Amino acid sequence: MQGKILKSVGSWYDILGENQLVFKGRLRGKFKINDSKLTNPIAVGDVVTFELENNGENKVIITNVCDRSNYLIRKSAHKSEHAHIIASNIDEIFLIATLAMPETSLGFIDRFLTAAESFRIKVSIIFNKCDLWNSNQNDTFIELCTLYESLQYQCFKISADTGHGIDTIKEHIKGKTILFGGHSGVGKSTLMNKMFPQLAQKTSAVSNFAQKGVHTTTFAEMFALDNYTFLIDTPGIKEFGLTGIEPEEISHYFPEMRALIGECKFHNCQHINEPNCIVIASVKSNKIAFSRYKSYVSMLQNDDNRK
Ligand SMILES: Nc1nc2c(ncn2[C@@H]2O[C@H](COP(=O)(O)OP(=O)(O)O)[C@@H](O)[C@H]2O)c(=O)[nH]1
Ligand SMILES: [Mg+2]
Ligand SMILES: [Zn+2]
Repeated sequence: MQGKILKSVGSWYDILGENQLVFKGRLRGKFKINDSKLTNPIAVGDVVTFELENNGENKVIITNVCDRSNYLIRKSAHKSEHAHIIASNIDEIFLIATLAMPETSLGFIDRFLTAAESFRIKVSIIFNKCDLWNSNQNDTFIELCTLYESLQYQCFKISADTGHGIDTIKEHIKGKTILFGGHSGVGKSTLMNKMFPQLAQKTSAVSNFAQKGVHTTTFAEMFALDNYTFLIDTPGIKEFGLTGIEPEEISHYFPEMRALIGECKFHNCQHINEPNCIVIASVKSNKIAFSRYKSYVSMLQNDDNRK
């Protein structure tokens, strides 16, 4: 039989099989991970084959993990050279951001986008909590929407609280597997609940998330809306970032810089202070947004963002 991993609990996995049946599966002892740098052999979103164990009801043994079309990883909390797969087989990521309560920094948005670029996964940016915006924040949204849509990241303005913009989002996700990412407290769970009350996810108050360590979602978890539409909720993924890439690769994950590859005087130009640098020239002539360049420089200088 075949199914999809919905979540993992200890060494057990919830597997969605045919006819929406959920099985409890685990690995055989001798199951080997091919990539020794990965700490988890199976991730949310994986397609697995399994066999019924004869003793229990709906208890199964996972026999194989099918090839992943893509996956997102983050550094393992304990072993820095190891990585943990957050989720796999993702069609699109929703980066949930907020302009207030709390304000998502552009540095975070850009780090998130470059990481998704490095995994070759499409991202849309969902600006939530628009019910709280004043006219300055509305203007900011329009500026950011113009900037990011010019880079092919679709932007949405919504309120998970009032329901503003929700129908468009619901239409957008049909038939896709969508991962919800972004800081804790931005409204990922609230948005899922608003769209699909049957999910009845737990949401936490902002006052709770502000106290460090309090999370209602500790691991990624996938929810099936129908046979073709899946939502993956994630905890605030701060550590999520570029892993093990060279400094000169970072600009490849900025689409506006990638478009200029080969046009600087030096082929390994880092676009900092080299002569005849087309990226610096483009920033000066406002063809590349200064905020994006600033994020680039900060990623280049901060090794932690890459390892
Ligand atoms: N005013 C307002 N509050 C919201 C909105 N969406 C979520 N919240 C609140 O933000 C807090 C965090 O929401 P939650 O869904 O738990 O965030 P998560 O950590 O991203 O899953 C909760 O108190 C929600 O009620 C919104 O659109 N407007
Ligand atoms: Mg949540
Ligand atoms: Zn350059």
